[in-house]
Amino acid sequence: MIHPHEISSLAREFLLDVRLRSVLEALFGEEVLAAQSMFYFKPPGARGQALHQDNFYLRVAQGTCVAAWVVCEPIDRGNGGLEVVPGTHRMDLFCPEIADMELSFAREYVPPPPGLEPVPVDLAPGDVLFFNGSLVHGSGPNRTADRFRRSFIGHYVGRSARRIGAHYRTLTMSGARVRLPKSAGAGPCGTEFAPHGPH
Ligand SMILES: O=C(O)CCC(=O)C(=O)O
Repeated sequence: MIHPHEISSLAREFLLDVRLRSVLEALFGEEVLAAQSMFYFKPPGARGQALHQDNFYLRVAQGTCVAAWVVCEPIDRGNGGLEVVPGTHRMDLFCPEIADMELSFAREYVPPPPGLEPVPVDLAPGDVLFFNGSLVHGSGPNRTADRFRRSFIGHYVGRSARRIGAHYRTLTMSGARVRLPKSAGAGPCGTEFAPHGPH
């Protein structure tokens, strides 16, 4: 579910939570803007999202975005946990290949650069993983019969960002709308689906 904060006050509270804000301001070294929320529920049997970089979608310039990946229940290799490729957070955007659509709902796949490997990250409810828009990350299918893999994800940019993709409507952490000029080449994650609802 993309942008649940647009329709749910609870999701908006999570996105703008003061505890996330303090970590994000320390990471960015400046005021931050919220750009996107996602509630990723991945039921048993669902496909994952192939390795990718978030700033391929958000196209923040200058700089990059940071994700706050809030864990709602145990997330491990069984229920299609999360994998990251350490070292890629310092790299530029790669040109993605086409993902295996049997395993991934999203079309793009970024192979780990030579010499780097994906590392699984097991997480407990209440954990928050922060990572920037260059980090190659993703997940495989949920192979359990009865466990969801629910997480709430916010994406943020620094106040000094000059541009962002048209799909992203930035808010201050107090909830005020801030309009940034559009950058080229951006799109919502999972562009193979037609948008639903008001846009
Ligand atoms: O959970 C995943 O597999 C990936 C989610 C994701 O891409 C993100 O947090 O930006």
